[in-house]
Order: sequence, then structure tokens, then C-alpha cells
Amino acid sequence: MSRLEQFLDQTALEKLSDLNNTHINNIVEWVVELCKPAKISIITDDKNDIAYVRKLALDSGEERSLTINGHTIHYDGYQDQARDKAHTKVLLPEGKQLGRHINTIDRKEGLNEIFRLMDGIMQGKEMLVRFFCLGPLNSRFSIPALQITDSAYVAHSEDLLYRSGYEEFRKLNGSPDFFYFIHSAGQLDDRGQSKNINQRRIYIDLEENRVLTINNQYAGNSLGLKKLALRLAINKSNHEDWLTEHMFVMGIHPEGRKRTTYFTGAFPSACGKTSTAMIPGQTIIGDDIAYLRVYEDGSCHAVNIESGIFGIITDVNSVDDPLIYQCLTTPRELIFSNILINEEQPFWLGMGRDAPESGVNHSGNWFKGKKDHEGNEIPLAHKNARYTIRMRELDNVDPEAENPDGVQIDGIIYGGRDSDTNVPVCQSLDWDHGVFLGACLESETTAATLGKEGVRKHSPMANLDFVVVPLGKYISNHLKFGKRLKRKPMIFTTNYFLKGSDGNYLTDKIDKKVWILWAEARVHGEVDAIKTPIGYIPLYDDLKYLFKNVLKKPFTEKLYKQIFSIRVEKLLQKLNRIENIYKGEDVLEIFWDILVNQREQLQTAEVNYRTDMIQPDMFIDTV
Ligand code: OXD
Ligand code: MN
Repeated sequence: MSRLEQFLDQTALEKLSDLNNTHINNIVEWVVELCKPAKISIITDDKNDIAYVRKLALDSGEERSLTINGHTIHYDGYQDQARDKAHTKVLLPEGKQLGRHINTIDRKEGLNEIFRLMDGIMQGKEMLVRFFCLGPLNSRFSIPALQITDSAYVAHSEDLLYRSGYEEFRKLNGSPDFFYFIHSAGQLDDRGQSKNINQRRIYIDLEENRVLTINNQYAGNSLGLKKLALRLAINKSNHEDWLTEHMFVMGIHPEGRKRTTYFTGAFPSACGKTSTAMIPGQTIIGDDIAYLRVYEDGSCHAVNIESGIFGIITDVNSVDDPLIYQCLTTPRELIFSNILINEEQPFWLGMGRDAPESGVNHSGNWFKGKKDHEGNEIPLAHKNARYTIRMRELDNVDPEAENPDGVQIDGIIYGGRDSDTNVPVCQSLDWDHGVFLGACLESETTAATLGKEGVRKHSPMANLDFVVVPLGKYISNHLKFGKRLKRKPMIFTTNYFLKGSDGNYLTDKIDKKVWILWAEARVHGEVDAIKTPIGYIPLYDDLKYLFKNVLKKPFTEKLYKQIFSIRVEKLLQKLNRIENIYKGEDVLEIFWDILVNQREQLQTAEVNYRTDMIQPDMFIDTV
């Protein structure tokens, strides 16, 4: 503890020494010496410590209170509104290779660069040291995570999003078996936003189970426990025997069913993951990141590693997302980010309410027609604007959300933003084929990452942005995981974004409820399906029944045939793209067998049916 005595007061010293962990002391000491903060606070699970962080976020101006009790607003810098993939790099030790899909920098070079930028970066600021637990407490899934940051907004957000873990750290008994994250927002401008945005860096150091992130505030870049821990956990799990996935966990409850059926679902950012987990009538365990393990009885169990939601607010309105909307308009501890505030009232895009023509938003004072320095009109709120809430605040939270054993998973969904290729819902032929379909996931880019929107990108398991092991290994691990399962979840794909020739969506947002209930019914063996080369698709009558009974709306056979036709040419083009992506990757042979087989089956079907848009009823085999 010796050198720390120079920097910490008695209470802070006691909080650290209670943990009896020299690794933590060394990290704190090292960060203090490098970043040179003016003050250091150690935050335990104590409610006074936690209240201190929240107050600091308000006192420092990083958040401001709004009219509704517990609601605050935070703004990220104008150029810091989404995940910054270009500056997020894995530090690569000499002699190691991760393949061409992962953004890397030589470890020595990266560390030299970031240590230089971190020198004195916290001068004049207060450094917060926080202890959290990824996953439920007292669980085989849990991973303790240490967060050091000079942003009270970051520390406060994590309080809403993760389980406090000071006690979990105590249980480590001095072991270094934890993740750690060092963040600094860097120098701030007069709006309290990171000034040196050109020097933002997010460097992932797998050797030390740590991430160093500086000169940014947007949560996807700054919060250690969110997308940064996701990357560390992908590395850890892929060298062990479990999976770390960009997945929701939800309970499905069709009318009349006595037991809850649990599903996980992987969707790229801003492609309906949260709104699927929040479909009215169902229960939520998590909306973003899950750990999956094979249990002793051969079943697959999953937990939510988070305990809150950092959700996209755009298009959340009382019709499309009634549960979330209700939550955002009633008192509770909640942080909005990057939306418009007018007279302390929040406004966002697609909220279904008339918005004022001026106010304050992520660009500062805003008025309708305001342009940025590139001449682009600034909308009233950012498209990737967010809300941050605790999960336990929701009425629809599942009773098993904190179960240390997680829940048994019976279905897994892979969904992408795909305007022209895949059907709305489809069940894989078996586990390996399901892994293949997940590995083939493509999606059009969204505002959740910096850069152009609407560009089709390959996104295996919706996790490519976060995969830090060679892609082939990541996919092979899913194949091996399945071999160990005695009770394999069924695997499905969904596509909520199919468009007609006029460019309009062919299905409504709420229709996802039918696709999910159909998948659940398949798990229970209650509905038949049509076997096609890409998997099992629904029968018209089953969907018609669900549309009528669940959504109270008609579903025409014409629309069914249009959206469930197998688009052979598009699918074959996709297979060519997939082949190029995985070429040179060390993936299990079965992956290539499935690809070749899928291609042959599609080609044969095209010849047999003499069309490249094969309507569902042309495939006669039902099971
Ligand atoms: C998220 C993301 O915020 O994936 O969940 O970007
Ligand atoms: Mn996500």
C-alpha cells in the first residue's frame, strides 16, 4: 500500500486494503502515477458511495437533471456519437496473428503510443475506482471487472447497467483473475466534452485482460464493461469452453403455455435486438450481451452479463415499443443521451410527438435547419441517441434474471438488416447448419457505428465488431460447443427488414412477435414446417392463425408467398461473398461441407423449379 498512501486519504486506503489484492493496488498506483488525477475516490457497493457518483455526474456538468424525477441528460461530443471502429484496435504481440478481419496494432507500438497520450491525462480531474461483476453474483459465469475512469457519467452509467462487485472482488482472495478498464475522457471543452477527439484510442490488451480507452465519452467507446469487456470475454471464453455472444436473453410466453421457453438472439446494433427482447407479453433477461455454457445435464444455459439497458431511443414510441416508451416517460433513474431538450422536456426522432423547433442537443443550441461544419442539416436528436436504465425497473423483467445458473436455452436466433435476401423467419436444418447460418449473417450498417449507413457488411453471429480471436476459431468453437450439448437449442434466422421493389418494408415492426412465437411453437413441436435448402420455413396457415389471434390482423397468402419465397440468385451471391470472407480462415471442415451442399441444393432447386424466386408451396416436403 506504501506509495498509495501519498495519493489516497485514510478511507480510500481502507477500502482498497480491505480487498487484500496487490494486483488492484498496483493498477491503481500505476494509473495515478501515469494519469496524474487531482483526486481519487474509491467506490464500494455502499449506497452512499454510489449516490456520490451520481451527484458528481450532475455537479461536474456531465449530466443535467430533467423535469421527471430521476431523469438526466448527457451529451457526447458531436463526433463521438457512435462506436469508433477505426480507432479500436487489438494490441498484437510479436509473432501472433489474428487474421484479416480484426483491426490490430503491434502491441509495443500501441502501448508506447497510448501511454504517451495518457501521461497527465487526468490532471485537474477526479479519478473514480469502481468494482463490478459481469454476470450474476456468486455464479460460475461471473467475472469481476475493475473500472477506473475520470468520467462520472461513465461510472454512473455503469451503475445502472451492471451489478456492483466490490464484494466479488473481496472473494477473489488476492487473485489477478479479473478484467480491468482504464478510461479518460481527456481534456474537456466548455460543454464538458472530450476536446482531443483526434487522439481517441481504444486499445485492447488481451495479454493483460485490460482495455485502455481515452479521449472519448460515448458509452460504446468508454464504458469498460460494455463492448470492451465483450471483447475480453470473447478471448477468454474462446480459450476455455464456453461462448460470449452479442445476444439478448428472453422468455417467451404464448397464451396457454405453462412454462417459459428461453431464447437468445444475436442481432447487429440497431437491428431490433432490444425491441425483440421487449415484445409485449414476453419477459426480458438481457438485451445485449450473454455468456453461454454447457451444463452438467448437457443443456445450454445463458446469463445476461449486464443488469441494465443502453438502448437506442430513435423510433421508440407508444405504438411500436409501448413497454420502453412507458419506462422513458415515468419517474426512475434514467440517463438520456444526445436527444433534444426543450424546457427540460426530452424529444427524440420517431417518438410520435410534435417536436419544438429549437432547444439544446448534441450540437449545442439547436434550431430547425441548423447545419454542421460540413453543411449537413443537424436533426433534432442523433439517430443513435440512447437511454440508460436499470433492468429491474421494468415490469416485464423475468423472475430468473438474477439466477446464478442463468436459464436453459431452447432457441437461438440470428437476425440481420437485410433488404433483399433472407426470409422473415427460418429454422436451421440442425445445430451445425444453424452455426453456419449465424456465420453467414450479413447486415446493412446503421448509426450505431461511425461511417456510412446502409452498406451491406458481413457480421458473423452479429459479433464481428467484437471478435478478437481468428474468425475461423470463433466459428469452430460454436460447432464444438454444439457437440457437447445433449439438449441442443433450435437455431433460427430472422429478417425484419425485407423490402419490396418500391423500397418500402414488406412487414410491420410488430410482426416480429409472430416470427418469435412461431419459433417457440417449433421448439414445442406444435407446428409443421416446409423444408427448403436454407432450412425450415413456416406454413401459411400457422402464420395466418398467429397474425389473427396474436396481432389481430390479416395476413394474406400473397404477402406470405412474396416474403417467404426462396430468392435463389440472391442466396447464391451471398454464398460467394461468404466463401471469400472465410477463405484462408482455419475453420472446421464441416463449415465448407455445408457451404458446398447449400450451394448445390440451391442450384438444383433453381433448375427443378425453373425460377430463382421459389414460392414456399413449391417445396412439397413437410415435417
Ligand atoms: C450497442 C451496440 O450499443 O452494439 O449495444 O453498439
Ligand atoms: Mn450491442
